[in-house]
Amino acid sequence: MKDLAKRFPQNPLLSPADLVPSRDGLEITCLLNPGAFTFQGKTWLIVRVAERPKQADKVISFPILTANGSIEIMEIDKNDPELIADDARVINYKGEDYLTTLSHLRLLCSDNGTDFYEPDGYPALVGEGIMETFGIEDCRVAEIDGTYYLTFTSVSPNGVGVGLRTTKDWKNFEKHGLIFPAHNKDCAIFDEKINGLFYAIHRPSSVDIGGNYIWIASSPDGIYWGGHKCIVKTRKGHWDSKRVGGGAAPIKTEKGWLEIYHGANEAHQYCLGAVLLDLNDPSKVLARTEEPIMRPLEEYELKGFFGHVVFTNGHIVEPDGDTVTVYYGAADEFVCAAKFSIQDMLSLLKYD
Ligand code: MAN
Repeated sequence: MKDLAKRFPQNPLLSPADLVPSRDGLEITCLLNPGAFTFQGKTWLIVRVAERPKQADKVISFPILTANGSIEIMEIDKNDPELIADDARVINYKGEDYLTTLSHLRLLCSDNGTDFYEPDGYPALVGEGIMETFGIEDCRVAEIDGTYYLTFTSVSPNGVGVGLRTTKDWKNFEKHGLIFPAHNKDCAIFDEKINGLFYAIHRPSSVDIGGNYIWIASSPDGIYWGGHKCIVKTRKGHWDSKRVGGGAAPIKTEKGWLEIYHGANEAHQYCLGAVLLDLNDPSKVLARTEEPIMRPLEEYELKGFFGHVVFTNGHIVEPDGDTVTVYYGAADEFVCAAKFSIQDMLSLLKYD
């Protein structure tokens, strides 16, 4: 079945071999899930760079950050009876969960939205402190009154939470710690305030009662959040039956806030869908697409570090007001892009 995405013929735009690892002894395994923004007339991506040592035959090895910023390499014999390694992304060893790669965030820019390079003088963002020892991932960027708000996944043995840093110049960053504690991820702040309040979507995860659903919260200052409401749930028997999570900040349209979200089924296949939120009260869901607006179809989406994945957390609305360039992670290994029409997405929505 077809989808709405007009994929760039240049895809993948970025592959692991395109960047240099952050330090000796590590290689880049995945380049994925970029946040996107415009700054000084250019298109920028804040890309997740996932690294680990070159893998040997008999052991699994992966880096962990220590509290002082140095790296420790964990090595586990693949035959160790206390190792559970059935997911490329995470392992369990002696009852503890670990990520198989360590991620940091890197800034790339482009004059045409297709060819990206690493400009001089813009530092990588790396995990710091005990809430980020397993790295930082999947950054969303919102710009409000000249300040950029970066919300990203902070991973550590304490769990998976949402960290916030802010910047005006992409060289100096203010850290605000965790704004949503574990287990929470997929947080995007809206690009403008509504009735004087900041709004954000976020995704708490529940293992028992409840599920992996999209929530909304508001805040007087972008740092302290309340007014939480659960707004989008998984749907049994659908492509988004197992988990849903927000993408980048919703797009303002005349019909409402249009949010492109990801959904996964029981087989961990990730597609994109859309929901429409009320302009004046975004905790009200007006409509949702039945079928995915994008599903993994191309070779680079079906095969890679973790296949059958299209995942987005960054897009740019083009000057024509209808075209959205969606940057996305394909198979958790490549950075790709596709164009969507806002009117096409709106026409697929089913109202309650
Ligand atoms: C989770 C996150 C994402 C990743 C998807 C697909 O939602 O870890 O970073 O892209 O799974 O594997």
